Amino acid sequence: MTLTRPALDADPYTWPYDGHIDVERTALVLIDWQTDFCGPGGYVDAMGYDLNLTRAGLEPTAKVLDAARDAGMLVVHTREGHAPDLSDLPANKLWRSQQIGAGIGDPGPCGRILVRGEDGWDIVEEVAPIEGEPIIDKPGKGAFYATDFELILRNRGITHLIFTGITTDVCVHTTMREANDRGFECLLLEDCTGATDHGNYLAALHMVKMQGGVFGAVAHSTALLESLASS
Ligand code: C5J
Repeated sequence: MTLTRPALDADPYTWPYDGHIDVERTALVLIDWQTDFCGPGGYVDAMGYDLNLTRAGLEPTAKVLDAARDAGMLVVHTREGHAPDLSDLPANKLWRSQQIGAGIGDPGPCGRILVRGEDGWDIVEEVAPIEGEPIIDKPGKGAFYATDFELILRNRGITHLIFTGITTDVCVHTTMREANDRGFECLLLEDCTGATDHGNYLAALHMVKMQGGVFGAVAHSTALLESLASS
């Protein structure tokens, strides 16, 4: 199997900056595809947001996931959630969630909201992890904070990250910013992500592309699929 793939059409530059995709140095990252963020009865549903917006990227993400697995690319999943005793839950995050009527730790149709081990915290079946794929459990928005994400990536020699997931403006953006500051070359797949507000989704994509790609580049998943399919 060839280990390089051609660079792809992205905005505002052909991605990646260094000429081609090296499959062994690139990871596909799936951020927080949990029932709590895109399923009925979960956290986002309890807050009253439109699930169609956060679910929109699920189908294209499943296709990209298949292609990445076929290419032999590292796939990493993340989950946002808190310990059952809520010992890793900052008081202001608890307070804020209660203000909006979806208190973290409160019982709901999918178990306790945003608590590790509960049904709502599980990754949805369309993009469920398989044996050998690292899962990063994070208490915050960014996947680098209070986790071993960076250590796992460095140990595997990963230098390039391709992002999918939810929500675009919160956990995806925070993680992409953290990654960019650490020197990872980042790509966000625009049709494989969604926010609880469409304007925020558009703004989040726009922000990535400012200053010549201040946080990386943005592409449609078809561009990645074409690149992965060619040798
Ligand atoms: C939020 C996330 N929105 N996964 N989490 O609280 O984006």
